[in-house]
Amino acid sequence: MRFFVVRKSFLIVIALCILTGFGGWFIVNKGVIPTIGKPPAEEKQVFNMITSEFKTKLDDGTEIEAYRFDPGTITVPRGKEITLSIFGVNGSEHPYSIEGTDVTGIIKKGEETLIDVQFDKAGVYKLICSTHSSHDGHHSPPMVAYIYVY
Ligand SMILES: [Cu+2]
Repeated sequence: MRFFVVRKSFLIVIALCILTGFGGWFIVNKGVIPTIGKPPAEEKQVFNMITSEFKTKLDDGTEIEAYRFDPGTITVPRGKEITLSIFGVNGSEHPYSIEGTDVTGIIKKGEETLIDVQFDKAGVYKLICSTHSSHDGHHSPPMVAYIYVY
């Protein structure tokens, strides 16, 4: 029979290695530490927006207002079906279209409008409200959101 002579300090080092290794595995696997840079799950991505309004009075008492999509810019991946969820908060109705596509519809106050869309070409697409798209003085800036497809 052969005996190995092992130093106590060596055993302690081995034990620590096993314990910390397992501890690290446990912490990561149980989600104690969130993993960073993990791609989102393969479910369809939803982009939430609202219709909002800014209103103010000029010194002469004239009221000015601007409607907008909020957020005004979103970035979406090319070639993937995504959903735009637009909740109508301000303004009773917003007839919309997405430039360069055949997507049209109406966003109504108090309702969520779901738009399933897929962009196959990279570029900047405008989501435009046709009611609030003019520079007619009353609704000064156009109601537009920019969809960056990369
Ligand atoms: Cu509008």
